Amino acid sequence: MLDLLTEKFSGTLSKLKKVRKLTDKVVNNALRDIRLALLEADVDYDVTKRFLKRVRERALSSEVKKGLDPAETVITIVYEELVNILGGEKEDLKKGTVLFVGLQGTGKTTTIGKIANLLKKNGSKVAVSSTDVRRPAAMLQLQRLSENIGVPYYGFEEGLSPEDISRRAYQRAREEGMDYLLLDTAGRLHVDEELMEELESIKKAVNPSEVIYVADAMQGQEALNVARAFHERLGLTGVVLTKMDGDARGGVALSVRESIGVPVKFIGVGEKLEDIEPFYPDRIAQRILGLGDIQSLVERAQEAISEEDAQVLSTKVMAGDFDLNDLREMLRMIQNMGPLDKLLSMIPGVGAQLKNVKVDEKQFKRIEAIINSMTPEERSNPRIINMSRKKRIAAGSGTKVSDVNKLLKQYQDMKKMMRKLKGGAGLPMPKFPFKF
Ligand SMILES: Nc1nc2c(ncn2[C@@H]2O[C@H](COP(=O)(O)OP(=O)(O)O)[C@@H](O)[C@H]2O)c(=O)[nH]1
Ligand SMILES: [Mg+2]
Repeated sequence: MLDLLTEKFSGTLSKLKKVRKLTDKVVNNALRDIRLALLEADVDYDVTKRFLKRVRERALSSEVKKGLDPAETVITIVYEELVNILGGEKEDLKKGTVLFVGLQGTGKTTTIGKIANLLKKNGSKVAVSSTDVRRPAAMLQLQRLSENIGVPYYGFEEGLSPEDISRRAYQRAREEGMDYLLLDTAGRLHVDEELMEELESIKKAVNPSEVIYVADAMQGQEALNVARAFHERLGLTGVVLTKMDGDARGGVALSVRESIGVPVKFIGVGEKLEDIEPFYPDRIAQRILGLGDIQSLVERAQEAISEEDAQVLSTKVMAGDFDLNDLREMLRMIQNMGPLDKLLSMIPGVGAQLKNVKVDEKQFKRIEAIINSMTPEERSNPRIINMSRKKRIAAGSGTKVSDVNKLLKQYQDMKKMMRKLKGGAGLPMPKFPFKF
């Protein structure tokens, strides 16, 4: 997701690092690179044009910030303008009835499940219901999802119109004191009049707090054209972009806000219930510029780890005095956080390097097995691990002495690296230390 842009932007920005003064020529060259990157990533043509115009004006104006070199100035401007076209502030879902609309197969039903799950986790009372009367299988799909998540599914007798269903579901949600009613709707392969009228009638019946358009990011610019048609008839209040996991270009994500005037609220990044992220314009911009997505990383880490444990560990790590017990603990935490390659790509400096690296979770298990085969004394004082101990550890963990050596070396490297970081060298991460 967005990998292409990240790669191109880091190329452009690193060229700028060699520049001493922001002349017309320098700015124009940088902008030409950025323009190509945006168009290649399938960003809307007009959006690209407006974006570049603003960056150019600011880069050449007297606004150049004191204390920043030319590269930093341009990066700051590009970053701020990226946040701007992505929509500025993150926008939450307003309480009430939320109508999900879009073409067939874009991921409406799946997204409702994901969002119901998120809202429930955050302590809201959520119910779901489906008006997709033409496809009983679609209703069943939502009912199953709701059972998995543990939120009520409002089903009614057969033969009711979508309008009647939505009215009744709305009544029931009110009676039961729900914070949110998520309403699924039918889709079509193409925009058609009958569908639009059906959706309009539902909208009238329930007066929704949000009308969310669900778009398949892989459909590129076409998704925007369809969104516009829906917006004209229904007045969209937000967009969910699904299948961002399959779209390395990400152009639609950058174009929606500026070209339709409606904010992206969530992105879908996989088929599973957890595969959804709130859309934070600032973090996405950081990701695009390869600055890493520290905040998302921290938040995901916090979900899996108790904060206290993390605190203790990070203090030890930063002080450079962590032992192999701590290392094992860290590996466990990392494994609890979710798919590793997704997570690693959020670490500054790792994203672009990671492009062709598949993180092998088995390696983590192997490292853990090696550490498990050590005595408590060896774990807290790895220096005592001599050749005969190495042989014993390797045999015990079903690995080779060379694997034990590699692990010990990486542990030492990591300690060194942490000391350096602590010494004020700051971020730029060296390569991720646990790769066999
Ligand atoms: N890879 C990926 N697949 C998704 C995502 N969201 C939905 N899907 C898949 O897209 C297909 C259609 O989803 P569905 O929710 O039934 O679409 P609907 O017709 O709009 O309700 C299903 O196979 C989903 O698993 C996503 O974010 N990433
Ligand atoms: Mg559906």
